[in-house]
Amino acid sequence: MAKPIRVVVTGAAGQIAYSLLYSIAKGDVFGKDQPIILVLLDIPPMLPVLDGVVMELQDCALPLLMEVIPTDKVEVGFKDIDAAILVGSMPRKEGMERKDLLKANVAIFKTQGAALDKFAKKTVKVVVVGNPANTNCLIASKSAPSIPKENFSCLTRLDHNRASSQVAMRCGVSADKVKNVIIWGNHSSTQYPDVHHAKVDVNGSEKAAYDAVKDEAWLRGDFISTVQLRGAAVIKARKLSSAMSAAKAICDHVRDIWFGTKEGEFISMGVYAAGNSYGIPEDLIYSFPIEIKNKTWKMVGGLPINDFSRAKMDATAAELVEERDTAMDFLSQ
Ligand code: NAX
Repeated sequence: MAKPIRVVVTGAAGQIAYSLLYSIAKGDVFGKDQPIILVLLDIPPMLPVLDGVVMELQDCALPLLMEVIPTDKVEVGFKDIDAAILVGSMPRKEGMERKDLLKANVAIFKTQGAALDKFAKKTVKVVVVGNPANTNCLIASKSAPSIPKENFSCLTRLDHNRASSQVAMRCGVSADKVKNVIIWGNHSSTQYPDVHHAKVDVNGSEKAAYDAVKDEAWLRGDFISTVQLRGAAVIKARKLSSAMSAAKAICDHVRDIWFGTKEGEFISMGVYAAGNSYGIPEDLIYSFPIEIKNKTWKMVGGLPINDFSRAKMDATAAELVEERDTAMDFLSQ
């Protein structure tokens, strides 16, 4: 049997983690032959809840799960870690200003980035889910200078899956028949879900999404706003934010990092923008079309961008620049 890998999930007492941990522990993410030591990190008041999560994981009697370690200490949580899934963050409380929320999250991701730097393996793959995911990811990466920037990414796969599924439902095909949608930019309502390069397999024949959907007004209107505002629609209906679909998206994201994307297909994830990337300002975590091989991602370059897309890509970049600049002020305080 392979040597166990150490995987930490933060916010492990929360609702996304509750949907996520079982899939990880049973081998859906790192493979059916890969033993796992699961480290569950949350804040001190949640330790009793974590004990319950540990009991349930034990009661699943999963052969790959070697050990479960609950903790509220970053030095325990990030020790020798191979994969870090950072779900926990400060939620917006009533009356809280956006700036105050950002400030609280900068403090969390600065601490966790520094702990990754000090205690995790240098090969660790770090995925940030907790919002504002892009900027939290940037702060964690900046706080972990000894870990390559390329090892950090943030989750926009849920938005990607939402976009694929909307197109699939519109075309009357299953979700796996849609590929190469793109989420550009921020995991926020300014994100730009783009289907100009997407393909739909309709009865065995591959068509451009625009030709398969045959409704440009919908693709440029309601489709985009539905994906952008889907998180809010789920909260309104469920009185709780997306958890099952978020957990599924995290599994897709991390599995693709571990095992690579399919030939000829790309997915969306927030990665470090190093300049010369579709004219997006550098030093942001921005969601791009990505291919992955041998645990290394590559941006899919050279896709033609029309004026409609350009304006939307720039708008979401502008929001990220503003968020970054505010966060950097807090980081330097
Ligand atoms: P919950 O409130 O259910 O759980 C969050 C957990 O994080 C809590 O147990 C809390 O104690 C813990 N936590 C807070 N600060 C922590 C810290 N410093 N260290 C460790 N744990 C800490 O939220 P849940 O619904 O699970 O959502 C978690 C995060 O995911 C939120 O920030 C949410 O906005 C974000 N999302 C991001 C998505 C994305 O696509 N990037 C989609 C889903 C989700 O909305």
